[in-house]
Amino acid sequence: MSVLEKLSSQSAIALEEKYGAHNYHPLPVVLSKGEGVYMWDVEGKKYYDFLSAYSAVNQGHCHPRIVAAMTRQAKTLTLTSRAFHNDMLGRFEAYVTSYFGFDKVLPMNTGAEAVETAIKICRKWAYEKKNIPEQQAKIIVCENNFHGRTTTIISFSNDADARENFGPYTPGFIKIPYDDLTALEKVLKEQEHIAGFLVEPIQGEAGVYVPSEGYLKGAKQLCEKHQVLFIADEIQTGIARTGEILAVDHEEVKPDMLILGKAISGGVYPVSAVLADDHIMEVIKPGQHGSTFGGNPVAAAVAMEALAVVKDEQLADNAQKLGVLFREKLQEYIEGSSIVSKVRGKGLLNAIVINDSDQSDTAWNICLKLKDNGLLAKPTHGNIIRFAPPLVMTQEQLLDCVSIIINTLKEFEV
Ligand code: IF1
Repeated sequence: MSVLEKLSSQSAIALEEKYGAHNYHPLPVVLSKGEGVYMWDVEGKKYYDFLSAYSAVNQGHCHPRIVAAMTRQAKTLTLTSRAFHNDMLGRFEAYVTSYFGFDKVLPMNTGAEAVETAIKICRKWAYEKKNIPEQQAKIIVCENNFHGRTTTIISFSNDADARENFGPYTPGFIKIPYDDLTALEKVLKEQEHIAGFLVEPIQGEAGVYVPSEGYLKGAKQLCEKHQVLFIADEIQTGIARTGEILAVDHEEVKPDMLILGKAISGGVYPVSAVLADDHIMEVIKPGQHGSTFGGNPVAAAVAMEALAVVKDEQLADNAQKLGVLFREKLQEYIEGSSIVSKVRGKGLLNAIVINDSDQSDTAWNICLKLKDNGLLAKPTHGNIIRFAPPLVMTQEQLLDCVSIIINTLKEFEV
């Protein structure tokens, strides 16, 4: 079969089933086009995207400015490796460090790679700057975290699917409850050789779990007091998603290390990055870390344009405003609902909790119905549905989506 031949949804799904590893369980929809807040399936049905590729497509699908930056660069120079300089990397590095207020950046490709990078820098900093004895550095992480899929990262996951039978696991991590400053303080006081605290400002995969006000600020202060690096994984929460450029901005916290991915490219190309100031980043010397594609000219061009779009189109303000409206409308509905027990979130990173056991398939069935009604969303952890549309949505479109969601939920009320 020619790769250019038009496929039905059914035959596209059959090909994946037969030839692809079964490491996902997608909603049965086959998409072939995207523009702004919309996606179309191969049969031409139009949907509102309410996932945004897990917050990678904050700027909307196929943003013309970002696509133009990519195609322009793709026709000029795509890859040199870091064996040579290229004329885009330095420009990107200057742009992104001034955008987020750090001295230096280390560019990678995927989110998990950036998390790995931060872990390596943190450990090296601990040995060389904090004089932690060799092999002893520990990093504190939170229960129910999601930071990616590498062997080291899944070593400190407590999700059975992510972890089981992938051992032996990487040591050197201490797990504490999320949103619990007392637990953090206890570990910092009682345990030796702590190098860093790695945290999601909002836990996405856990079900859009927003911590108590003051948690991030308090955690940063505790880290400072104990000379421990505060490492924020903003791969999902960053780039305007929660109503500020970074989720830590809500509490005016500056992390020691900032991890970005996903929407730093508007979802058109894999780009990730770790940002830190010189006294931390300087521990990395030539030959000690890198990647073939990290910091390539296409990535650099794409990321600069994607970040510029976020500012030019004031996407943080839009996410803030529409997020408040979304939760207000859903809350109104929930008051009289038996099927939904809660709406929570920040900006346009939201979730509803379905009033059923987390083993039930109600959330999945609701997502199938939402699909029929023209809106794509995905359940997380059984009974939670995440709602994260592109941030370029208008108020009118959002209200249209709220009606779709509410009308769909009504079909499930008992
Ligand atoms: C998948 C989840 C979301 C992330 C944070 C690092 C990474 C992610 C906070 C790794 C990635 C993605 C991966 C994606 C599903 C998605 C996800 F449900 F799995 F947890 F968004 F909530 N830190 N999250 O959220 O980035 O290496 O994937 O680029 O299909 O696994 P990556």
